[in-house]
Amino acid sequence: MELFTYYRSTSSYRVRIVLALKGLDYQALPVNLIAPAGGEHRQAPYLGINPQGRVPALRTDEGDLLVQSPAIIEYLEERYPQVPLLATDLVARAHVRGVAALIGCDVHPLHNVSVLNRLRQLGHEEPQVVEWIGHWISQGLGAVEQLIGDEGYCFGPLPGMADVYLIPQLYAAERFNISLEAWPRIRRVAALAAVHPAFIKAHPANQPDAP
Ligand SMILES: N[C@@H](CCC(=O)N[C@@H](CS)C(=O)NCC(=O)O)C(=O)O
Repeated sequence: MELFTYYRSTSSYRVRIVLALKGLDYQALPVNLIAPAGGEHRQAPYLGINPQGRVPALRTDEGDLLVQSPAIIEYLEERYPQVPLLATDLVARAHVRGVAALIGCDVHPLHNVSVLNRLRQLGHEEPQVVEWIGHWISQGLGAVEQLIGDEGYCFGPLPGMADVYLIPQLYAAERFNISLEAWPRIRRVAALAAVHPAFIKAHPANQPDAP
């Protein structure tokens, strides 16, 4: 498999965690989102890979090109069911997917590079942009804190799909100087992931394109 990725991209980070948790080999193909000419993601040849101009994208072993991290993650879960990331119980699965969607649909899109740049283009000053980011991340993580369990990872002793979304979101929170002090359950999950080999392998600092 080939993963079009950027070291600091939280959506790419999610997919890297899934690949590592499942022990799947892949080649990382870095796409620089902050190249001087405006980002490789907005130019050929990458637009031929993903016309939306975003990472990640995954080329499967069969040669299919997949976009959107939720679709890629669900594909990997179904194609490589070893090390399952979802519980078997239907309601438990919905709880896990609920936290994943909260982060993937309601938090991350609001502080994506192009959204922040659009705020700047519309005349918002940097302190307002910073307040915007903090507002949405804090609101989302405050809700996650109440939705996850009291022990282990988000939903039990093993990492699952909710953790796949949460850990990259915490990396983004750290980048934007948001303290995790108010969320002890989230801090517990972060501490577990910090020493888990798959999460370490997937971390931005350990990517070939990390500066
Ligand atoms: N919903 C998409 C979001 C993808 C996304 O926004 N990726 C970011 C990096 S985390 C990106 O490529 N941003 C480039 C831009 O906004 O110009 C997914 O989960 O794959």
